[in-house]
Amino acid sequence: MTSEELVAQFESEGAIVVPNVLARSQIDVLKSELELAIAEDIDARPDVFDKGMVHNCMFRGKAMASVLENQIMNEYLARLLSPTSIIYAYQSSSAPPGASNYGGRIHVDSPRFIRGYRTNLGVIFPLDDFTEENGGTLYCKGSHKREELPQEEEFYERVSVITCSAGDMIVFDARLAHATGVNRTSEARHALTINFCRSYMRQRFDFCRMAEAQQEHIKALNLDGKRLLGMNVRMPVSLSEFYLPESERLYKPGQG
Ligand SMILES: O=C(O)CCC(=O)C(=O)O
Repeated sequence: MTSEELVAQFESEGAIVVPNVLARSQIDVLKSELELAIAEDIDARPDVFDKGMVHNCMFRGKAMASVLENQIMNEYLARLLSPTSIIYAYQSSSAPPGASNYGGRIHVDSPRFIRGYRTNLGVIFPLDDFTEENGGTLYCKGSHKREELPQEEEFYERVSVITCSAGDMIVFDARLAHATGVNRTSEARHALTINFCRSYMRQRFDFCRMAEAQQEHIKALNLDGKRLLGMNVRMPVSLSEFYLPESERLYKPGQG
């Protein structure tokens, strides 16, 4: 499919798979960073409601941060949301053997419905092939155009399953009703999932403040990576910061 056809499919169905966005060598590193982060989090907070989900993945590994620089992803973001988009949340979605996960309930990733206007866009990077057996993403085609969520009966009657390869990129409208499928295999099914929003919206965490205490790889992110963290729309905390010269301004002009 051409990118024009993919965009048309996205608008009508609410989700598309863009093939071969991550390299095989990248996937292996991403998976080991993610598995380490999952183990650390389960050790530190064994009883949380979303156990197994890693939050703020860009701060948990260099490869997971470098995903933000991906050119194909940034092109789709510019086209389907905005060239000044920022991250709302960057987390993982792993379906352990024999189960689903916190994303297994039917849900949307944005509580706002504004007809004809998108506030959030979702991207999933499967780190394992998504199959019907290991829990591909379930969704209800076209549901992003509706204000009310389909009830369970309708959802499962009309359900489609996204199956694709590790390294592909799933892009979906954050108003699409979807759910993580059940993993009926004996191996974990890993994925990274990023929710992007418009530049004037608030992020789930204060990523820019968090980034101050971060490793060199965060400081070394390219312009796309820094923008996605929210570095172009920071608020001054004093008049001295407000009157900084243009090149050092915290809230950059032209951010939409
Ligand atoms: O892992 C999946 O299949 C779905 C992830 C999900 O529900 C989400 O990103 O909101």
